[in-house]
Amino acid sequence: MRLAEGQQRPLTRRTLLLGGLAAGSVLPAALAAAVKPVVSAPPLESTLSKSADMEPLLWYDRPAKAWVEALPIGNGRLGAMVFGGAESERIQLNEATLWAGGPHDYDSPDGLEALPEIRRLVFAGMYREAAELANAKFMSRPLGQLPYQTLGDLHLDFDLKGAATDYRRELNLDSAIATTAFVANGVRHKREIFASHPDQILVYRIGVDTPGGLSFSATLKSPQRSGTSERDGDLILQGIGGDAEGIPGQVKFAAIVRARLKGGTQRIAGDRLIVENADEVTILVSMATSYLSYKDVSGDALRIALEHLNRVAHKTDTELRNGHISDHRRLFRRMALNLGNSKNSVPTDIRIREFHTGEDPGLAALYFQYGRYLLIACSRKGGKPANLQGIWNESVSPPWGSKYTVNINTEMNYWPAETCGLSECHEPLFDMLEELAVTGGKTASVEYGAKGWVLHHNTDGWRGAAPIDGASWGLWPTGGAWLSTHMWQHYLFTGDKKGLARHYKTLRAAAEFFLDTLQIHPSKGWLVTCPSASPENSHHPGVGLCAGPTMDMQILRDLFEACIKASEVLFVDVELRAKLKQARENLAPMQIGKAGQLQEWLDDWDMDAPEIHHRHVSHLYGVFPSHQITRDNTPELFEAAKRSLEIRGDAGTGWSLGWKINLWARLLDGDHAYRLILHALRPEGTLGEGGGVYANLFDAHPPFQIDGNFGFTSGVAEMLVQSTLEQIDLLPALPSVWPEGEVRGLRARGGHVIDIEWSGGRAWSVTVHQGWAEVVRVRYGRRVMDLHGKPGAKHVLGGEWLTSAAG
Ligand code: FUC
Repeated sequence: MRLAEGQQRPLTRRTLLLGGLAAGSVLPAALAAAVKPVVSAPPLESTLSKSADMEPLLWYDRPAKAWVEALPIGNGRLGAMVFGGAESERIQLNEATLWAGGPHDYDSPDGLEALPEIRRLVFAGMYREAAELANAKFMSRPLGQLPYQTLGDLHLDFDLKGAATDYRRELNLDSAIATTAFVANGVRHKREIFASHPDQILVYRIGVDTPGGLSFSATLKSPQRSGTSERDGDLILQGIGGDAEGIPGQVKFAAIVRARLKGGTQRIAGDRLIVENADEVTILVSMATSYLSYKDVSGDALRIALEHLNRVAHKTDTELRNGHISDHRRLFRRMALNLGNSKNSVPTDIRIREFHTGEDPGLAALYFQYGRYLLIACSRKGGKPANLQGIWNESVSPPWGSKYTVNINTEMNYWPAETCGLSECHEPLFDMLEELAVTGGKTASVEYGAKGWVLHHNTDGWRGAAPIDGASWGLWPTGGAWLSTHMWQHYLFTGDKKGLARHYKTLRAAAEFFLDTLQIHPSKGWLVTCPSASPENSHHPGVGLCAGPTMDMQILRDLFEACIKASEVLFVDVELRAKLKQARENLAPMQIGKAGQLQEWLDDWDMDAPEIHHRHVSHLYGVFPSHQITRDNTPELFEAAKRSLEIRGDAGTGWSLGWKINLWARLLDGDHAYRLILHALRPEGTLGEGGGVYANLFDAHPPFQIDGNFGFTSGVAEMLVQSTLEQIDLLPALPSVWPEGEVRGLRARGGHVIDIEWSGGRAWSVTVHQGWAEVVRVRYGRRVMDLHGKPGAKHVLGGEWLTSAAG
C-alpha cells in the first residue's frame, strides 16, 4: 500500500538560472568582473532522480517484535512507539514530565569546606587523594539523579478472523503519521496514528473497507503503581511515578482513552474498552502529569488530560489530521536533501543492511531527515528539552536514567537545531537553562561559595546541578557553560535581540561563576578550572581529576566571548566585559604534544593515558562545535587536532561516531567523514565496536541513545555548508561518493538560507537567501565573494564564478 497523503513535495529543478547576483544586491567592484551573469543549466551528465521515490519514509513488511523496531511519533510532550501488530497492537506511551521521585535539593553541605583541600591536592599532583576527598564530601546527595520513566502501554486486541497478508507499516516523515495496513479474512485494514502538537493528543484512526468489520478491545497498562477506571465511557489510567534513590515518587499521571465510532457499539467491561462491529473508530489518547515545574508537582493530571480531550470534542478527524500535518510541515519542509539514488522500494531494515554497498545514498538523506523529524517530535517550543532518549522510553529504569548528560549528549541533541532550520525546537533547552541557573546558582553558592551558576555533567527533571556518580565522571564544572553557548549560537542564526536580552542573564551568570572560581595554576601561571576532568577520560589508570583540561579552556573561551559580544549587542555591562576579556587572555592555551597531537590536558599525558581510543573527543571541541581551530586561522593546531583524531581512531559509540562526522567535516575531509557515516549507518551489533542503528533507525550507543541521530544530521549539514558570522563555506567536505545532489534550506550564521545543487562533485547553482546580517561572504573552493543586500535579498550564484572557484 502506498499512501497518497504525506508525500514530500518533489524537488523541483529550476530549468534556467541567472548566474551571478539577483537584482537588489551590490557587488564590490573588484569582484564584479568575476561574476558576470551567465546562464547555468544542469550539467548534461546529471542523473539526479527527483521521482516520488524520494519520499522520506521508513517502511517494513512485518510488525515490530522489539521496541527498537517500533516507530516513534511525538509532539514534544507526548511520545508513542507504534509496533504495528495486526492482531495484537502495542503502542508504548510517554509523557515528557514523568520523572521518578520529586523536587529535590542535591547540593552537598560539606562541599565548600572540602574545596580548598581538593584543589591543593590536585595542584600537588595527588589526584587519587583529591578524588577520595571529593567523593566523601563534594558529591551530590544522593549520588545519583532520578530517571525519566514510561507511562505505560495502550494494547489493542483485534478480532481479525484470519491471518494478515499484504502487510505494510510505515512512518512518513513528511506527514509525521505512522500507518499500518494489511488484509485479513478478505477485509482491508488501515490504521493511522499521529501525535498532534496543536491539539496535544494522540489520534489513532482505525479503518476497514467492510462495513461493521471492526471489532477489538483496548486496555491501558503500566509498570507504575496505577489503576484503571471508567468515566462517561472513557477508559482512564491513573498512577504515580516511581521511587528512586530513596526519594518517593511524586509525579501523578493520567491517560485517557476515548473512542469515537462510526457504526457498531462500544462499552467498558472491567479494564477493557470493547468495540464491536464498527465501520471506523478514532481513538483519542490524552495524557498529562501533575509536574508543573522542577519544584512543583501539584498539578491535577486527570483534569489537564480531560481538558485536552474536551477541547477537541468538536473537531472532526479531518480537522485534527490537517491541523497536525500543517503544523508539522511548517517545520519539516524547511529543508530538503537529495543525494541521489534512493531504494525506497526496499524495506528500511534491509536498506540499512545494504547501505555499505554505496548504491543507496538516499538512505543517508533519509537518516539525515530522520534527525530533523525526531527533533520536531521531541522538542517543541514551550515544552521540555530532548533527554538521552528524546522522549521515547519504555522502562522505569532506563539506561543512564534517560536523563540529561551534558558533557556531550544534550549538546549534541541540539547541534542540528539551527543549521537544519529548526531554531524554535532549540528553545526548550534555553528554558531548562533558566531553571538550572536557579538550582545551579544554589550549587554555586553552597558548594563553591561563588556567584553565578554551575552545572556538572548531568541533570534531571528536578534540575539537579551538583556533581553525580563519582568524582572522575561528575566533578566537571563546565556543563552549564557549554550549554549556555547555545544561547549565543541561537542569536547568531536568528538575530533575535529580544531573545538574546532574555537569555543574557543566564549567559552572564554562567560566566560569572568562572570569574569567581578560576584558579591561578601554581607552576604554570595560567587561569584554570580546578577541580575538573576531561570528560570521562583518565590521564592515569583510574584517575580523571585534574586542573584546566583543554576542553574547559576552550569552552570558557567561547563562553566569555559570547558574553562579551552579547553585552556589546545589548549595550550593557562594560566593566564585566573588561574582566571577561582579561580572564579570557589568561586562560591556559591549547598546546601541541610530543606525538604532534592536540594535548587533552595541561600536561602531555595523551600517549600514555590508559585509553587512547576513548570514545570522548573532548579536546576537539575546539574544532567542532567551536571554531577556535581552523585551517586558515590556526594551521598548526588544525594539524594537531587532526593527529589527535587519527590517534583516537574511527571506532566509537553512536554519539562518538556522530561527533567524528562533524569533526572530519570541519577538518575538511569529506571522504573521512563518509567513512564515519559508513560506521554509523549499519545494523547495530555488526562490527562489535559500538554504534550502528536499529531497524527503526534509532541510533545505538548501544543501547538506544538519541544523540547519535542528531549528531549524524548535524554532521551531514557540516559536510555541505559551514558558517561563522564572517563567512559561509559551500560544500567544504563533500565526499566523492556523493557526486550529485541538491540541498535546500540549510541555515548559516547570519540567518542566511542556502540552497545548493551540485553535479560531478561541483556546485553548479547556489542560492543565498539573505538573513539578518548585512554582508554575506561566501567561499567556494578557491574563491571568496561578498554579497551585499538587504535581509530577504536573494542572491543566485551560478555559472562561471562557481566553475572558476572550483578550479
Ligand atoms: C556519558 C558517556 C556514555 C553515555 C552516557 C549517557 O557517560 O560517556 O558513553 O553516553 O553519558
